[in-house]
Amino acid sequence: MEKTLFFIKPDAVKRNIVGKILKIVEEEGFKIVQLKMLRFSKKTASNFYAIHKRKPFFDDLIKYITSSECVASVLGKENAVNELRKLVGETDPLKSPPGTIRRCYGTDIQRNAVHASDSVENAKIEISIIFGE
Ligand code: FUP
Repeated sequence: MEKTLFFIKPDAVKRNIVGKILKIVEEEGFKIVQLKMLRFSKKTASNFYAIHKRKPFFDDLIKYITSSECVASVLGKENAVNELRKLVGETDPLKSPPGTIRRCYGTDIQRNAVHASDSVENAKIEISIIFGE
């Protein structure tokens, strides 16, 4: 079973929609393999988003993602990485197709409710950063 890293970002945790979002992924056939609440340290967040280090939004992104608790999970399903990206939608909630998690629950391009790994290779790296394996 393929695995991917999924986490619910501070905006969604603050709005009390963790249960709603986990219900959606479970109903779409994803298995919750691991689950935890965490507050990103600046160091872990910078490592996690290292690819964006030189982007103009990087500092704001780190400030936001470390601002309060996230709920992280490892989700398993056949073709999990691509299937979850489809369910999550585009980075910008407004550009996401109707019915996607970001379209339904995202606020803007930064506060877009959730993260989902974009490749099998990155899923492995991200799972190891957050769940240490
Ligand atoms: P995604 O794979 O859809 O999560 O998007 P990216 O890897 O391109 O971006 C990672 C995070 O950076 C986004 F979830 C939100 C943030 N971001 C911004 O704040 N502004 C931007 O213009 C692009 C991304």
